[in-house]
Amino acid sequence: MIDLRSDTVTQPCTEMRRAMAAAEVGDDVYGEDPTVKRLEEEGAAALGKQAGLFVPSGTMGNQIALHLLGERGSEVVCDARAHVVDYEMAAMAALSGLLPRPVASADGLPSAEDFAGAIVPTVPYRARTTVLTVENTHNMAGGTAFGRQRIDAVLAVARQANLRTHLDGARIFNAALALGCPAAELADGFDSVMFCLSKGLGAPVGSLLCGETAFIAEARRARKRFGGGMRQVGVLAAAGLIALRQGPGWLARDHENARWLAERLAAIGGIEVDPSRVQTNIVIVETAPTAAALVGALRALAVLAVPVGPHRVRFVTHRDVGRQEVAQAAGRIQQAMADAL
Ligand code: TLP
Repeated sequence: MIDLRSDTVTQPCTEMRRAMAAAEVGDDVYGEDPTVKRLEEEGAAALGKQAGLFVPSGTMGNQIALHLLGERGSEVVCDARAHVVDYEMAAMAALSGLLPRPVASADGLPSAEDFAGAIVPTVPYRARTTVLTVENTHNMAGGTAFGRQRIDAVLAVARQANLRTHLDGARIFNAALALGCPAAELADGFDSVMFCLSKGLGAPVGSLLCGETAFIAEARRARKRFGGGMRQVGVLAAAGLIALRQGPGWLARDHENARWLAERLAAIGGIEVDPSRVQTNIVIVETAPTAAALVGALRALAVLAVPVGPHRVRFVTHRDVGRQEVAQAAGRIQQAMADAL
């Protein structure tokens, strides 16, 4: 089986499993797990933030941030295809009383003007806008990465409207690699940033929420309220440390494989994709057959992918697939297209 559903499917490597077995641990709810503390410190430093909090998932990191930055009964402006809107179980509404105000964009980051137009003016008969979020890289736009110039324009709009800002940086190290800058440069200016250890960086579980010390102290309380207080969780943080230290170095291969795959898929009749727009490890293609038909035909040929629209399929490269598997997958996709059409 060649699994291209997501970079979340990576198995912990031998070094991670060894580090997990040997991890020094303590009760992290009491703040006594030295391995977790190390991970939180190193993670925050990598993002240029004062403090970090280890959370079980990216979703929890995003939702704790929105819970604290937003005001119950107010609006959150974000891209229309943001993960916080489409894939987090309506958590901002269900858990924090927040209304997403989705803004359409071509590539995953609305323009400063479009964001500004979606911010509710201060009038007595409308809910306020309190938060602006950005996703970098943007998953459903196909792993697109946004550099400092565009981020600055958007953050200026947020500042002018007195909004708090959150960065869903689940794949921030992919963005940093694609743009050739440090991850901290992309996180600068945001009140909070979440990034995942469990995606391309290869850890089995876990994400970090980073921000100012006082904010993270509050986030620690919110994490407990959300049921995310963990005990001897240094066993996971030990794998996270390896992911944080070594993972960014593994991503170049994933990006090369994704571009290579996109080039092969572009040559297949009935598939549309522009390889020049594949910047990181995500390839989203438009398919003439339905996405369900193609994904079904692929499964029969031992390739896994996910449908992300009626005629859209996503392939994600990651550490557990090399060029050989990607090449095999490309051949099977060609065959599956013939079956599905
Ligand atoms: N994304 C998953 C699915 O939920 C779609 C994937 O396979 O890509 N932000 C972004 C941008 C994400 O892509 C994801 C996960 C998350 C947040 C949430 O992370 P987890 O899955 O750890 O809750």
